[in-house]
Amino acid sequence: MALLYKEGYRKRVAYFFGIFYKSEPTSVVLISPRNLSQLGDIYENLSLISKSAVREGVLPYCPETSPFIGGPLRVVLPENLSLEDVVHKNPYVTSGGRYKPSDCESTHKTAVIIPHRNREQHLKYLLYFLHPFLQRQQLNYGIYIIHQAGNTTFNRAKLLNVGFKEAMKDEDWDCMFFHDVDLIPEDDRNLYTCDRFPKHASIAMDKFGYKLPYKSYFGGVSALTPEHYMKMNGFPNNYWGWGGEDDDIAIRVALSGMLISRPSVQFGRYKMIKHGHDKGNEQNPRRFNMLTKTRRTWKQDGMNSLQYSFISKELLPLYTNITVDIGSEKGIMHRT
Ligand code: BGN
Repeated sequence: MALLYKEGYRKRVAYFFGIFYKSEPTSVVLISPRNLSQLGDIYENLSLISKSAVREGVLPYCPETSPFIGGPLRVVLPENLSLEDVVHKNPYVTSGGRYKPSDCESTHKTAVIIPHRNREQHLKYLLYFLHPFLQRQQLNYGIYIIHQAGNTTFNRAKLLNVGFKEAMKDEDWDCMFFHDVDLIPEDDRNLYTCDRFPKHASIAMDKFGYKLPYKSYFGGVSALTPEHYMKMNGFPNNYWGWGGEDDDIAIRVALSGMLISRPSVQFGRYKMIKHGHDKGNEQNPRRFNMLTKTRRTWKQDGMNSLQYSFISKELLPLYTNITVDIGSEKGIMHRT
């Protein structure tokens, strides 16, 4: 019975896409792999990484593969952790959650965009793991939290559009990672850099038994260059509430003539921090209907139609906090 249900569900999802993707595996050469039974501590030798000889003048480029990548990580949430603790553990992160290696010029500039509302605990844990994870990869990076003000229904994809726009005002980022707040990467060979095509990074989540729930799944963590992003007119603005927006994004990737790239299943592993149901993010009953129309709507709805009111931007020690009013489903419907 359960199997039949699963099969029916798969067919239903497949119906909405009608598109199947080939994936481009990312290849990473690992310098000193641990074996799978040795899960590394994300903070192990971190001070050595960041301290290593601050060089003056023109820096050489960082090596193609960072020597500090260690492979599988132990992801256990520390008890009684405070944001202050995370700040102290990351002394080389500068205001606004920025970092670049001190002894070499990184060849990658990655912005991590995290949509957020009422998930302070998750954010704290994600920052605890993500900062050292990105430093191990010798990236020049910045972390942005896009906070939805007010109590209107949550809109993940619209917040990601806002994040893209605001982050690009700061810096010429060459890669944007769109990241759910409750997903913690479990292997630092999962590179937070962009590929030739839009990348879906969270392909093996614990909650789905470390495999894709369905073939075109694009939720959780994805990475696009600004060129990819603009080519598909960004993400949809009108998915209010839970579900469907990631499927719409996957369809837009295909409609704009691109494929989906994925890391290997050993590297793209994530632990989801357990949580109850979010108030203000109820399932969107319109998502099934909306997904049948993406082909007609993607060119009109996206970056070219994005509207929001900017409220504030704070450069905090671990991240740049951008607060915006993105309106509501009603507001948008009245307007159009
Ligand atoms: C799917 C949701 C995704 C969600 C995944 C994993 C829909 C549209 C139905 C065709 N899609 O079912 O948004 O990320 O589950 O939870 O609901």
